[in-house]
Amino acid sequence: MSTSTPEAGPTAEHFDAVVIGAGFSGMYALHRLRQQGRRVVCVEAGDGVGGTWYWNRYPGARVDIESMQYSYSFDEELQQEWSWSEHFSPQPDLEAYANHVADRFDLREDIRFETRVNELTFDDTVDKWTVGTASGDRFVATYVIAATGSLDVSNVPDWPGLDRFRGQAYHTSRWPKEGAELAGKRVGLIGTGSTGIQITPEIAAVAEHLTAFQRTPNFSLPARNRRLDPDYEREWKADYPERRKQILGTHGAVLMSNAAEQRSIFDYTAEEREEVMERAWNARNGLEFIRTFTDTSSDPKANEILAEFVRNKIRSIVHDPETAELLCPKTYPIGGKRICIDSGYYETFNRDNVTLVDIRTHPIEEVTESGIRTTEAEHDLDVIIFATGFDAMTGSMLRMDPTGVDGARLADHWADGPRTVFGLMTAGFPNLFMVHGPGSPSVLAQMITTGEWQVDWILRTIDHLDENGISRFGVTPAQESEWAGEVDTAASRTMHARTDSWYTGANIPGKPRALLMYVGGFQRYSDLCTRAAEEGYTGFEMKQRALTLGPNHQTPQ
Ligand code: N01
Repeated sequence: MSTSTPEAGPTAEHFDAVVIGAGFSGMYALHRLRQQGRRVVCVEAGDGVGGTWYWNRYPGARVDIESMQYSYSFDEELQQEWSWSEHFSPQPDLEAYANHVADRFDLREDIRFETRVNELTFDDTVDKWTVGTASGDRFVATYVIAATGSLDVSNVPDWPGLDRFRGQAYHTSRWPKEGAELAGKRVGLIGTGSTGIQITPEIAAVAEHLTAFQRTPNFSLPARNRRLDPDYEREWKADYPERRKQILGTHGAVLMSNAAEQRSIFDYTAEEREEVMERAWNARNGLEFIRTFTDTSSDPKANEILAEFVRNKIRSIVHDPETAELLCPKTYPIGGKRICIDSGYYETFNRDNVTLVDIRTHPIEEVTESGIRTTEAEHDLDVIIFATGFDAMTGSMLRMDPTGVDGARLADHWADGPRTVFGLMTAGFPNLFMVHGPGSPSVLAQMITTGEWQVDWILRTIDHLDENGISRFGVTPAQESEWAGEVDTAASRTMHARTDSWYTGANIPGKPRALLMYVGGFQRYSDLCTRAAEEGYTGFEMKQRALTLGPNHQTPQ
């Protein structure tokens, strides 16, 4: 439908809602809005669906939540008919699943692919958003749902000479669809976060030589990935609705096995705790290792015991003692940064074609025509791979440069760090909802399920607004301060807030420092959001829709 409004221009298309992003949350939002009979369009920068799992197609990319849980719950037939092949799904399987869902629910017809939003402006006079795109489209809508992803804007170091390099350079989050030619090449890899740790064994297996440039080592646990056990799959499918319900009642929206001891590490003698940690290390539960004891994420002494156990594992795997020591994290608590799980990461450093370079001691000075020069040496390379992470949690919102009521810019409102209520809304930007926004559990909880939950909350809210004739709905600075208090109190009980990482914005020069997600647990989070809705959105800003008078209306004398 094309209509004309003076503000949005003659070719603007009008919708009830615009969904930004066709990742898992955006696809679900589109589906639900259509189910409700609303006019909706979804705008996606890529040429396919899947979001994170569309962009991050580097070799070795894999999710660290088990497949039976890391999937949609909204449709029983869908969850019964789909079969995962591996316990932890690799990127191609996740992308295939996203495509299956898009086809099954005919989502593509309402997605504009290869369309990047570059303008997001609220029009105070009509309480509507104008969404402009780099391709020149203009959409006008009452609501915007920004499902723009927590990890979307790539972080590329600002080193001199980057444009001089004569070889190929890639960022892992923009990996070419056709793949990158690494066989027989001298490859330099920068970054040893989850991404670097996943791609390292894959590069080493084909490259002539891999030089891994490490600034900070990470704690990584063996993924022990495997084919999905058909009995395990059957067990889950027999009980899916009940298990999905239970998932929503947990801290991280993930059901754990019963391996965790739920006791303090100090309840054991030194010998006993070694045994417990050994059992947990060998259990096939990936990230659950970190929850073996109740106090390692809050008590530094307890944390150090667990950290040293992992360091000793690294020392036992890596043959060269100097390399092993370099790979041992010693400057922050285990679990302070996002824990990684890997498939043969430490073992890779036993290969003859792999070198670890310490760029903490000898930083990179520049990229040259033929490689990378550190303060210590020159490294000749054919390919440079940046696994240097993201401007996380806020980058994808700020990149669109939204302007809200009275032309206020989000960049100004968040200049000292993001301010939100529930990570769902921010003051001065009414009718704009974020999924997995800063201040929500987001990356600390299983994101497909919690994304579904947030979308349901948003749609329930939109229903309420329609039923009550409300044209403008937003949050206030006072609510933001209250939510910031809740977020900070929860953060103060964890190691995350005290560790430099992308969780706190410390990875991006100049970014304000604060823990960007809510660590109070999904269960408490969802209770608080639900209560706000049940109490009729008390404290939220609401403006009644102006009455449109029909032709037969008579003004009272
Ligand atoms: O990014 P990161 P990532 N000079 O920010 C280094 C999810 N994920 O893409 O630590 C030199 O963690 C940086 O060094 P340092 C998961 O949530 C999940 O790996 O800042 N080095 C670090 O080593 C994860 O946490 C999965 O000193 C520089 C690395 O680059 C999140 O994505 C898989 C540098 C960046 O690590 C992000 O992970 C993959 C510089 N200027 C990702 N700048 C799974 O599900 C950065 N670095 C398993």
